[in-house]
Amino acid sequence: MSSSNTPLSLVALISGRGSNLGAIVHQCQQHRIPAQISTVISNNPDAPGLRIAQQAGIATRVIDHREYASRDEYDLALMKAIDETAPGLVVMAGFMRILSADFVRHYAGRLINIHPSLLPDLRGLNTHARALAAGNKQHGASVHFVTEDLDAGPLIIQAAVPVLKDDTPESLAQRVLKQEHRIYPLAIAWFAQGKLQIHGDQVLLDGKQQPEQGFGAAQKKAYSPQPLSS
Ligand code: NHR
Ligand code: GAR
Repeated sequence: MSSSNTPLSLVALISGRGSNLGAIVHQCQQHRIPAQISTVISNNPDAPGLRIAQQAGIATRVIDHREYASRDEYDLALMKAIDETAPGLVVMAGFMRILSADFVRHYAGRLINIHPSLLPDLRGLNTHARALAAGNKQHGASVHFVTEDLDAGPLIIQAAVPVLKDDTPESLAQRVLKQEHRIYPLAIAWFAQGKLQIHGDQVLLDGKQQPEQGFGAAQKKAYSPQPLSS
């Protein structure tokens, strides 16, 4: 939570393209999110997202997992780099490394991720191909607080898209990605405005349960509030 006049300081973790990062940077620049990204950290030295950060004048660091003997050592180095900037929120934007329990506990309540499925459906990787293989009629994306349990932390916001007859994993991914670029900045804005609270595994927005979350069984309804606009 940030006080009223200090913008929230963010660290973003990426591994690749960085389109979600770009959407967040844009909304911060437009002052639609009362926050600023202090540093972007990538585990992948070749991540195209690093250039997006540099072009926006944001500091970047590469902490390459291949240079560490174990996951624990990697996570410690990552934690040290993050804590040097004392962020109010750590945003995983296509970060592809599983994080240790100690890491996740250290950032409890201030570490969030966007996952390309309607959680709790399709945890893990390759969600678009798996949605097609399962014959799902709907697919989507979820923003959640990160806990030890992979892709199972409290949900903040979800958006659904239809699966179309001729979809390929790529065409479906593109439809989902558009929604990601809408809901991730919105979730970060809510956090930065102090509107989110975690109660057990339930997230409250302005003190109210998020009734639209917890798709699961039927996934009938998409939660699609107004965008921050573009
Ligand atoms: N860590 C914890 N503890 N909890 C979560 O909920 C996490 C997490 C780390 C990453 C993102 C997640 C996703 O949104 C995420 C959530 C990577 C993998 C994975 O298997 C799985 C899930 C997610 C991200 N990574 C492989 C690994 O061995 C590496 C794959 C690769 O490098 O391409 O770490 O989907
Ligand atoms: C996004 O679709 C994001 O949801 C997904 O990777 C893509 C990153 O794109 N994340 C994961 O699969 C996490 N395991 P981007 O780099 O263009 O934001």
